[in-house]
Amino acid sequence: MGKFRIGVLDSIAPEGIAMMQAEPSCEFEERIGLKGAELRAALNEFDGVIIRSGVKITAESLEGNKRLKAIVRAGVGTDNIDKDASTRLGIVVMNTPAGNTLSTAEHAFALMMALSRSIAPAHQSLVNGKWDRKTFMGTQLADKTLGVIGFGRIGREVALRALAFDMRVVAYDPFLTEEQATKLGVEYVATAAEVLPKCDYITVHTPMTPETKYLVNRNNLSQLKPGVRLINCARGGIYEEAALVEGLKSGQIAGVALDVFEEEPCTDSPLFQMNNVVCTPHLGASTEEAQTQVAIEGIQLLINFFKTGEIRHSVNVSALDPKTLDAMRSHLNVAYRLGMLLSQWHGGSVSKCQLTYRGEVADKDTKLLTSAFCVGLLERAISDVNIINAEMLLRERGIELQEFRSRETSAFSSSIAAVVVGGDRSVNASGTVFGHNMPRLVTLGDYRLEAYIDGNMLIFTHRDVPGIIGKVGTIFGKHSINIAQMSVGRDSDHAGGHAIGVLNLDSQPTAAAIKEISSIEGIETVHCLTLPLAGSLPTWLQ
Ligand code: 9EZ
Repeated sequence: MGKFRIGVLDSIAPEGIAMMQAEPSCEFEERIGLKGAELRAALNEFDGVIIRSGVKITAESLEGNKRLKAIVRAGVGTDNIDKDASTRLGIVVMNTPAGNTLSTAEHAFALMMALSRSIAPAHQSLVNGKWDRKTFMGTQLADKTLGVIGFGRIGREVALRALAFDMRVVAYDPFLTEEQATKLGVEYVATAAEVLPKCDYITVHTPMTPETKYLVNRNNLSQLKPGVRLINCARGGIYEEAALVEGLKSGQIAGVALDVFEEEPCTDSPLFQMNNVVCTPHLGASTEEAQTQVAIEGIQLLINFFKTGEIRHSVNVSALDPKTLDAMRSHLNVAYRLGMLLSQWHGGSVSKCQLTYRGEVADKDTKLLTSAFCVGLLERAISDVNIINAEMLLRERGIELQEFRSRETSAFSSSIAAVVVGGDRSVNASGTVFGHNMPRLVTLGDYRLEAYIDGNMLIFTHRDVPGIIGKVGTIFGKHSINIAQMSVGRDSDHAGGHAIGVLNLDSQPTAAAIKEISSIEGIETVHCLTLPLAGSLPTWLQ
């Protein structure tokens, strides 16, 4: 296999570059500061790119891209990447949420201390020639209460440091339990609202979500403890800036420290004219150590993705670790082949799909299996479908997708059943894995059978009467088309009803052969399908 080619589109720490030099399967090129047509051309020359906040990966810059598979942001914020456009093109977007942790926590702490002792205005006063020791009376952190809203990696590091300063810590996070909080030596509260009246200082460490946008706003300002000091090193807009101005004016708020703003860059704000405000231009991650760490983590994400298929820290698709991928590969293959089979057997335009996972496979990542099914379903109709974009492309076409899971096993330890509906036609099939890695079709329509799901397949429904199978064999013999496998299933336990035949042929049946088969007395429908050969996997499954 050829080397994967990485584009470095914003400058990253040399430690990241060194990792690519040391990786034999990786080649890379630094192309810093591209935009417009140059950027678009460059994006088509790489399998993966690593960026920071400089380059803007827009839908236009990705238009027509056939090569790019992964975008890594060395750092956290991905506002400079069009994630919808990336997903549509089957490109994974990943970030490095861990690398900035300590630097951001330390910056929040630096701002909290700067606020408490008026470091910025006191310095300004002194260098302006004044020796003013009256204006800048401060407050001590010890014995004060710090509220930490958002208690993930960064929030916890801030809390640890606050505890070392003899502060009390109150924490809220939707994923925090009382038990964890106790273990970490902090007070648990069940809602963000409960933090507001309890705290002398509040620092936020959350993503920007509908729940966290304007978490402190004009309407709940009065619930804050009078004299509170607020710090935000997370996302601009978690505190409503207009409410901060109002709160500072009324005295409800004693101080505000911001590293992030509703609109960035922010070079003018009413807050900049006010006392007891200290601001920095989004410097939370701006340390040598954080930049080194995000470069290392970012390059590792790319190397792992291209060498093992691992998806970690993705902001547009679900995670996929190499062990899971290995354990699921044969089921993914079955789901993909079922999609291909049903799209061809249905033959028309599809409006709805239903997937049911039974047995052990129900405990696996069924969303991923459904994506694999969607790839198979769409592959012949749409170019460049892969496991990243399939579900999105399907839903964009208005196709309804339903997923059901049942731990109860049927005849097999695992099975995947699919129904494809469109127009007035509904087709269904189910598959399983025999042994370690042998995909098998086990139902087709109402019929039970055991057939391969590969190569040239001929499916014919017929009246369940003697002689039909013989005639089919004779006709293929006459046309020199070798039958590799054959499976017959019936809709009841006795002859006389309807039955289905599935043939695996060594070559594609000719139109003339199919016509002769169709005209056999008792044969009702004939469908000819093409599936990948046994053992062959789509590139995204290899
Ligand atoms: C929401 C959150 C934290 C929060 C934390 C995470 C998705 N999400 N949301 C409201 N990881 C505090 C208040």
